[in-house]
Amino acid sequence: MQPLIRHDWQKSDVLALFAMNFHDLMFEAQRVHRMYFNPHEVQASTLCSIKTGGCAEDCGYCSQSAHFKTPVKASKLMDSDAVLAQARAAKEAGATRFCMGAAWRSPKERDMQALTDMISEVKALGLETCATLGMLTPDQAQRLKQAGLDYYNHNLDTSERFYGEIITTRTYQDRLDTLAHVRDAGMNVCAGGIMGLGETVDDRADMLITLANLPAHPESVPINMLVPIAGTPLQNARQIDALDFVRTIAVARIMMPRSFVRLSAGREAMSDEMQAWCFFAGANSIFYGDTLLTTSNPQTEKDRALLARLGMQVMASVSSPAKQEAA
Ligand code: SAM
Ligand code: DTB
Ligand code: SF4
Repeated sequence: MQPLIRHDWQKSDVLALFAMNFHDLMFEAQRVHRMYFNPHEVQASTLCSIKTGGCAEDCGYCSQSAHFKTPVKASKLMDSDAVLAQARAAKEAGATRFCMGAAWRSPKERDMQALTDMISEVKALGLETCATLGMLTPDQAQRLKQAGLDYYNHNLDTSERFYGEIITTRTYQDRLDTLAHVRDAGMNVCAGGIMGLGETVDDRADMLITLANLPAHPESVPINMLVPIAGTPLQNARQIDALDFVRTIAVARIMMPRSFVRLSAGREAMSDEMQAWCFFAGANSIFYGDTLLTTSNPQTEKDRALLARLGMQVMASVSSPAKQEAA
């Protein structure tokens, strides 16, 4: 029986998933996962911080916000050659997608040419391209798409209700507008959130409902575990319980059966066993490479060893997931 691709998730349905007996939830998530994916494969993306720090936004978890005194030093937009060298190395190591991140509220007109050139050059290496540059106008989204951008990452981070406690410099609606511009420009959407911000199960359910009830499910859903950063308001946030994190992955898998669910930031603080449970719960994408944006990620060798131990492998190539039809 194929799981229904639903865009009408109700709060009671989702809370019932979160409340399931752990093993029943795992079994259901793995059943759904196997309907669309090979459970032994993970998609691998490598991140590159093309513009680090000094960001005008006040996201309470972020090392790159100019509002907080963190260990990160601000730097200018990297030049294209340096980005390309990193992209080549990522491809060599086995990644299929290269994700360029910039600490901006939104891209400035003066940066657009450099960005579109960079995207075209990375694409020409035979990598899938992804960028996360903050809010986009419809025109910017179209220009990035024309340059060869395959995916745009823009996270909801949490529920609409809790959002205001984490970020005050832009609204939830701003984020939804950017996601709509990305979709309208014909790009694949990468949108997810962070666990461990102090949110409740209700907040997790609401965030997933907002994502799954979009006209089309995001092709990629990153679920980050907060990486606590010294100097930010969330530096001492209480770590999420490992099994609650695994449950969130499973619920995301069941709600968005054809999407890649990314076990995203925070893997360095996870045991091999916790990661194995996340893969069993339906995560099938990771960030691959020694660094995320400003913090570290498990060493590539360590990831290779973990995947080998689990009988899993990095996907050699990825064709865009089946287009999600509008409900
Ligand atoms: N400035 C752009 C933006 O916010 O859209 C792009 C880069 S921003 C760093 C991308 C995402 O990374 C955030 O939305 C958040 O979900 C995630 N992120 C940032 N800092 C994090 C942290 N310390 N722990 C976990 N996830 C984090
Ligand atoms: C996403 O969901 N997670 C990535 C990416 N999209 C851009 C970023 C994680 C950042 C972790 C903290 C850091 O390295 O600064
Ligand atoms: Fe800026 Fe993005 Fe960090 Fe927010 S998450 S402070 S927008 S870099």
